[in-house]
Amino acid sequence: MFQFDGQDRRRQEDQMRAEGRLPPGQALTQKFPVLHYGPVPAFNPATWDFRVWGEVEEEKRWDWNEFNQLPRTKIEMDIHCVTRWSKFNTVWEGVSVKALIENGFFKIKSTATHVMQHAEYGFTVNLPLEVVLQDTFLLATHLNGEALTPEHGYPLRGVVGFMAGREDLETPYFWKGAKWVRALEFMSQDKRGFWEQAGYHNRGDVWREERFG
Ligand SMILES: Nc1nc2c(c(=O)[nH]1)N[C@H]1C(S)=C(S)[C@@H](COP(=O)(O)O)O[C@H]1N2
Ligand SMILES: [Mo]
Repeated sequence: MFQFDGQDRRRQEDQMRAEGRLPPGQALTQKFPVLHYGPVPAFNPATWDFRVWGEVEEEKRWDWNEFNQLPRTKIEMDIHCVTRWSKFNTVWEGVSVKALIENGFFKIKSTATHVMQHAEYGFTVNLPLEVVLQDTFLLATHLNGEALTPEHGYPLRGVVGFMAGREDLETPYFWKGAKWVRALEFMSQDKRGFWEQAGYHNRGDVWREERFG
């Protein structure tokens, strides 16, 4: 709304643009819009689990209690939604896939090239393996020090974004993180996820404005 599009928002947006952090076609938001297909799932800690399967040496499964004992990582990122809002300096906390593999919590096969995030209700989203292993991809439980809200993915979601100073890393749009994620499938070839099958770009690079395929 125009009357809420205040000086403060525009000043921050100008600053991000000046710092080279506002991707083409994006606008800074101070809110956190909610976007997804279908209903918000209920969380039951007694039945919830998280699995890794596919091109792994051994499938693994963690229940909610076990998942919360995995090593934790905190990162600060800018997130960029394909619907043209960007949110800067968001602090995410959770489990890094790279750290899990480096610390021997599971092993992937050399044949793994892509990863499918599987979420509640059969929602899927695909990424190249190297993006999932970047420091900018996290299985997140917390945002800005607080547990995720149900509509933003509680108890666990994939997140991917842009880390200032890490221009070497690929930055996909925010849809490439599955809310209510329950598994990672390591794959020996690429396969399109839910929105990618619906016409979103397969890679979704923010800086190249790869919005629709
Ligand atoms: N499970 C699930 N995750 C999802 C989606 C979805 O439909 N289902 N939509 C994606 C899309 S299109 C976007 S833009 C982001 C939005 O995340 P947010 O609601 O926290 O802003 O979630 C992504 N993750
Ligand atoms: Mo989206």
